[in-house]
Amino acid sequence: MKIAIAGAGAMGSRFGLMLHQGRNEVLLIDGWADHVQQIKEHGLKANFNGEEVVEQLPIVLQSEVEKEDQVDLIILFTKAMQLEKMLQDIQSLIKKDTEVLCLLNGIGHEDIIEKFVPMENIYIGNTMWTAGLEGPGQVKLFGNGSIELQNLGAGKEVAAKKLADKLSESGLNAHFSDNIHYSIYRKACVNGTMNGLCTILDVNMAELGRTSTAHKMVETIVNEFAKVAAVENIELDIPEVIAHCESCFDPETIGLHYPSMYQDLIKNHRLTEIDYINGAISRKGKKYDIATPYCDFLTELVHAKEDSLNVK
Ligand code: NAD
Ligand code: AOT
Repeated sequence: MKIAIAGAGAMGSRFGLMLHQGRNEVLLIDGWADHVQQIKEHGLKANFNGEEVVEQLPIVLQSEVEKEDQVDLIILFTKAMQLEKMLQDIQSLIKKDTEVLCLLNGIGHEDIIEKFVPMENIYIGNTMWTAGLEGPGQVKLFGNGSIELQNLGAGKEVAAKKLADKLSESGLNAHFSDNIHYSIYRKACVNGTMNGLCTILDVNMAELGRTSTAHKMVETIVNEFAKVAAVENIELDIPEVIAHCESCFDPETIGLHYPSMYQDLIKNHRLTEIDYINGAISRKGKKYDIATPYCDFLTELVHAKEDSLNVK
């Protein structure tokens, strides 16, 4: 299968590498010139479960995508605030039958994707894989993960299941979900609890879990997400979702991961996705007349931290 990864940072590189090793023809597309240059000259370097690997993966700047380029599938892996610009830049790659899969964190990306891709070709989901970008052309990958995805287009369930099987052939452990909006809210609860709190407290998830107030903060934030989701007819199983979030504290599995928001703001002084996670809940809360004080405050804290670090 010919697969383009649109946004080849930490996660895009992981997926590109695993799909390449699974014998797919992969094209990386990215907008960060230094990163693209490094991979063009030296290949993609990865510390992959403790082993140093280098793979020669084709990569182009998004401005270099050509009309003649043709792929079966585009996997979107930009940061949320880069998504619309990426879709604009790669419009010529999106043909009548090109399937597009979005696995970004956050809520509501389909509203943007629908402007560029016919509904019947859109698949949305979320992933429990992680990745870290160490520098241009260099990623660190450890642990296991999974993917849940579903078709947005009516009658495309079989295609969605086939897509999940195809990704699983490369070890990505993908599953079809018949209720992807529930799954997306459930994963957004993980990010709504782990990402902002680890960023503000300057800790990884295991260290967050060892604080005396972690449980109360997780419980309160999940309850705010659940109240908002309920207005959209998504009834989160609150105790299960809290347990799912708190499973991230385990240092033997994923607890040593610093969430991508931490990597963005604290490590690399880049803007965060807070407006698409806790900020999205705050906005929806205002619209639905639901109080979301922890999400409001966490969003303000993260923006204040962006300001104090002079991040633009
Ligand atoms: P990323 O920031 O590593 O990559 C996104 C884009 O930003 C890429 O185009 C990348 O080249 C560019 N970029 C990265 N560092 C840069 C720098 N210093 N200067 C200029 N450009 C830079 O993003 P990611 O972590 O791969 O996340 C992609 C999506 O996946 C997000 O929605 C994220 O929330 C989600 N996600 C991330 C993880 C994770 O562990 N990283 C896990 C699950 C989901
Ligand atoms: C994560 N991390 O989603 C992934 O870093 O943004 C992120 C992210 C899977 C399980 C727990 C956290």
